[in-house]
Amino acid sequence: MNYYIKFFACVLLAMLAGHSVAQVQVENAWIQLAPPATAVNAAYMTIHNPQLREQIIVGVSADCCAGVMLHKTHREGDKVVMDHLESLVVPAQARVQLAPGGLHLMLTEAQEELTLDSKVKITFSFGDGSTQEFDLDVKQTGP
Ligand SMILES: [Cu+2]
Repeated sequence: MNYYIKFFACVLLAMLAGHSVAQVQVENAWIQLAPPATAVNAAYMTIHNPQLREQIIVGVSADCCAGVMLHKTHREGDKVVMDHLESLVVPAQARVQLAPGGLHLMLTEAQEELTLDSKVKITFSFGDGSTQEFDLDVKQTGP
């Protein structure tokens, strides 16, 4: 094997290794269609961590929207309050549900109003510096 082939084999292996680190599986992901002229959308999904160590999501961005926040809804008396979370731990070999009434991603400052045909690409950033992208559709109701 000459030097260049070895070099490219190394680059390829490094890329493959990079892709296999810190990844989760995103299941049943969707964005709830918001009423017309509403500037805020919520995204829901199940995040599955099949790995033997926990994964920590420390950042979320979306190609549709300048603002993405991790929120948790809870009730305070008769009021519904949303807490802003800085990060989300997905325990080893466990699932975390983002569902109406609980955890969700809050998408704000959309460049264009999201409609039923909209496709959104979300990027998770993990505590170890890796990232992961996935696509969501805007839907009337969830799976
Ligand atoms: Cu929210």
